[in-house]
Amino acid sequence: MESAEPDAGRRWLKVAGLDELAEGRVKAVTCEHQTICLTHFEGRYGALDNRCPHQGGPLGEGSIENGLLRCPWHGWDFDPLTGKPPGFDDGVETFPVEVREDGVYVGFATEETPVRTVTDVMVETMVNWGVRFVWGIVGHSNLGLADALRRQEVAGKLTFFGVRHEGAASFAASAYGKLTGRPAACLSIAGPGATNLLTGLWDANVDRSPVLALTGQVDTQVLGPGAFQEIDLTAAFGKVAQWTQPVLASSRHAELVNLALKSAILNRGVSHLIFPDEVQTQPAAAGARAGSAEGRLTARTITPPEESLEAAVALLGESKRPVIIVGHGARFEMDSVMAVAERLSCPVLTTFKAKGLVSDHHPLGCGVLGRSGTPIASWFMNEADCLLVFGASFSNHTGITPKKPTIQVDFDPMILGKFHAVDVPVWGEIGVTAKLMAGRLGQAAAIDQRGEIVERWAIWRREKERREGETRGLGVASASIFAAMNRQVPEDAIIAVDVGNNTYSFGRYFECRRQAVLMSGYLGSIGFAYPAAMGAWAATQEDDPRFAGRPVVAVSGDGGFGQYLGELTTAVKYDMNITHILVNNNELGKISKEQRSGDWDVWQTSLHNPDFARFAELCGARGERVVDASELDGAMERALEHQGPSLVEIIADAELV
Ligand SMILES: Cc1ncc(C[n+]2csc(CCOP(=O)(O)OP(=O)(O)O)c2C)c(N)n1
Ligand SMILES: [Mg+2]
Repeated sequence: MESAEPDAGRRWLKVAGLDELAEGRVKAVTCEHQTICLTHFEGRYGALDNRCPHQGGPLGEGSIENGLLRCPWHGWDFDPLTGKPPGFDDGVETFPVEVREDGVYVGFATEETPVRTVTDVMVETMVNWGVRFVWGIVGHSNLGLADALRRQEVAGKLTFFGVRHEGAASFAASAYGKLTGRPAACLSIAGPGATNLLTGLWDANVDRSPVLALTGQVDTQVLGPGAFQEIDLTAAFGKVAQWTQPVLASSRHAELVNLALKSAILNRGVSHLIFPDEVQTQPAAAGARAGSAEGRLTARTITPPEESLEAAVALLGESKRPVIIVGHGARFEMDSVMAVAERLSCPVLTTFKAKGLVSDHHPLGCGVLGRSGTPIASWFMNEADCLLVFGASFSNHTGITPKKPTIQVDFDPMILGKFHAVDVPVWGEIGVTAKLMAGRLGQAAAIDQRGEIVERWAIWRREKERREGETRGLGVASASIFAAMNRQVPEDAIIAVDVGNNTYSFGRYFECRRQAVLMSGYLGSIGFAYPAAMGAWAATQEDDPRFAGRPVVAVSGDGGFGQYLGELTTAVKYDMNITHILVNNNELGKISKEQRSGDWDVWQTSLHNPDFARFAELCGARGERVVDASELDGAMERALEHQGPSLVEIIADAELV
């Protein structure tokens, strides 16, 4: 819009050219923050507020019938020039119009300074707590809140990513929380947007990731009888969120956010705030102060009870072949855990979720235990005479044996001895406990198992090489795919994996150096990898030295990726540097295998796929297609070098896993 000189407190803006609006027509014109309905009737122009006073219908989408402008929603009539309904004095606000040489001008009232709303205070509080990213979809029932987010984004305090499905928003936030230990947020409207968030929020809940869920809601006035898009959000989120509250007109708004974030961080889970529509734009009290984390968070470096520590050290001291098993809970404490391992010269195995917490090239690293694991890890567990377990939850998937003397260390007393009795449950923070243990281990009886570790790796690596050579002419073998990843993926990459045979093979064949691995652990949801990579990518854009600038890779099957295909366009839109390795075997491979092993007929597991590499190109990403193992390295190298989203589609043999 061109602006002309101010006139009596108004700003005159050009809203249309002289030939732009035909006689008898109307249209909506947006100037800066205001939308008007421009009419052209009997040679004159009118400028009316675009909102019908009846239900807010968009008058600019209406039409002039029998000399009257009709609201497109409910047929209310207005004079197209004066804005008055026939027979009434009130009507729609109008604005002065001038037809000048170069076009039609409207005199807008000078814009008022925007009012600071309660949602402004709340979003400022989120920012103060360190929430830097929000993934979601803006829409009806969250627009006031969205505007508060926008204002913080304009101020450079947070970044919003508009995704294509809210499920991707919650997965991204969950993955960000798993990786960093810090909360991010996801945003949806009421009803369908909120229900779409649920899967990713359950992922966060069961994997103990801090996430803040922000959902719109219908006006409080119409809550209850079942208004459009109204669902009982407190009930729907009641099980997944360990803290959920509606934001009411009389709430202490900053305090609600303080509590939501305190709870998400300390309870390591989902907090949920419900924003009824009309509350979002409610003006904040004059001078209302945003909240912050100051004085709200305690250090959690809790020392275990003396007797537990003594019992643990005594058992360890007499063990000849102890092994350490680490779970995701040890993610930020590996230095202390490794100090214990070094003291005992004992193998360190990980759960699948903790893959990579110890390098597979470390002299004590023995890879993943259990169904997605290596024979090295299971061999050492079977030979062990004592298990020292840090931050693992004893899932079936990992299969930590109940038959060995076990010391279990966890910050959560409910996890201790959760599935079976353990000999020495130790309630303490992992870093503190491991440090104390390392310091107290005197003359340990443990033998040095390093030599055996070297032997076991050699046996396994020979077997992997044999599997790489396998081919049936039906696609690339998984062992080859992950061997190529071993060669190509940078040491410091963050790798988000999915669920399925591709993921099991990744667990088995890929050897981590310093890479961090993210997965949907307890929920085990297919579709996680790509949105999770978007969450991880956000962490690489911050100045947290643990993640800044690290490359991000996603690995999934064709089934899993199919659930969030649209997010490739999100990655392109925000220029996210994510390399996606897509293991395409044209089926839900893991399910076919399960059907076969359960003596079921293989049924409904085949997939009809697009050419994913071309699909990626159509989305604006880089696409590579691999049909032979010899092409793997080149394709991965080019994709990793590409600055922006890229996808390597590998035609894989569903049987060679
Ligand atoms: C949301 C969700 N739906 C269904 C499943 C069950 N499931 C587990 S693995 C799998 C197949 C995945 O297929 P694909 O991504 O192609 O991987 P593949 O096993 O072929 O490597 C399915 C459907 C699940 N885990 N999560
Ligand atoms: Mg598949």
